[in-house]
Amino acid sequence: MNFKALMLGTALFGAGFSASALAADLTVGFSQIGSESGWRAAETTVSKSEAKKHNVTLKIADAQQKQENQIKAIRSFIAQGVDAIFLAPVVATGWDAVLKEAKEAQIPVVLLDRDIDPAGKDLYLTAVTSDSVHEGAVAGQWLVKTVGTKPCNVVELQGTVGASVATNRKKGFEEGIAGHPNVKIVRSQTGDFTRAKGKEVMESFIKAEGGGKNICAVYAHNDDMMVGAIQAMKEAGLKPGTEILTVSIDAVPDIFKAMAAGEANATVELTPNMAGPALDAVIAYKTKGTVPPKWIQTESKLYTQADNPKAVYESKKDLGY
Ligand code: GZL
Repeated sequence: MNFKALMLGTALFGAGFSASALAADLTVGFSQIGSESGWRAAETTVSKSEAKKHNVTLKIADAQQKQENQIKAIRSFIAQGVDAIFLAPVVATGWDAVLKEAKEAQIPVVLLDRDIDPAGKDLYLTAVTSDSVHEGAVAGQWLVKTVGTKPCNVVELQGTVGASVATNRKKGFEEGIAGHPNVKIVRSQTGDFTRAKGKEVMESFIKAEGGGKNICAVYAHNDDMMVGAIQAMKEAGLKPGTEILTVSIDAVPDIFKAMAAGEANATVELTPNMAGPALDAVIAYKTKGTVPPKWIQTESKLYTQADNPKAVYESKKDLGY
């Protein structure tokens, strides 16, 4: 609890200073999952620029996708007496003990881009995430609309096992295709949100499905796994984007490059700027006592080949993905 910042904040606020000036001296510890995807790299880049904009000191700990490293980082932030903790939880369970320690230390925790199990609801201040069930549903509805009544066998590349977004994107996609028995998931396996694993799993799907001729579409829980899958399909002599439809999530630059080349069809956008709204909420909480809503939802937008993918690629390519 940085009392100095609070006293300074109250005094300055009375004198009509803006919230970002009041943030002077706030230190936030960010337990980041790692850099498994282009989207995650962009989230880290944007977090740094948002911290500068908000005049906040941001300490980022990269967990290399291991929960035990995230727990260690949170304990270190508590020991350092940071003013707030940001956590992108690699999986949804196993956080109770360490988040209780943060609560006892009166350090507010904000979840970024992924959730923890609802039982832990009182262990964090707010969660800045998309609606990942909706993302999956948008992907499923696009596929149903695109194939009509044609039979369509789908292979699914799931995100990290146990991650809230993987569970939700699977659930949402199944809701999106419900009521259309001609569209069915014939194989589903985790590619852990990485290009390499996405490629490897897609190679096994191609082998198992008659060299790929039985596959009508690929649904990947993120674009990075899809970029890997596209490589696997091309190496097998298949035509992703035409013979085999693709739909994934994140809207990273490389999926637009593939769309422009006719090798990918659709993606659901996820903003990498979770830190901006999180910093706004923490500053208001620390300087004015404003309690934010439990969920700060970010938008999801569908992009297809009809949305000028080359121009979208140009607009995104320098944003730190
Ligand atoms: C989703 C985020 C996911 C991205 C992946 O909010 O947690 O993690 O979709 C990343 O690219 O690995």
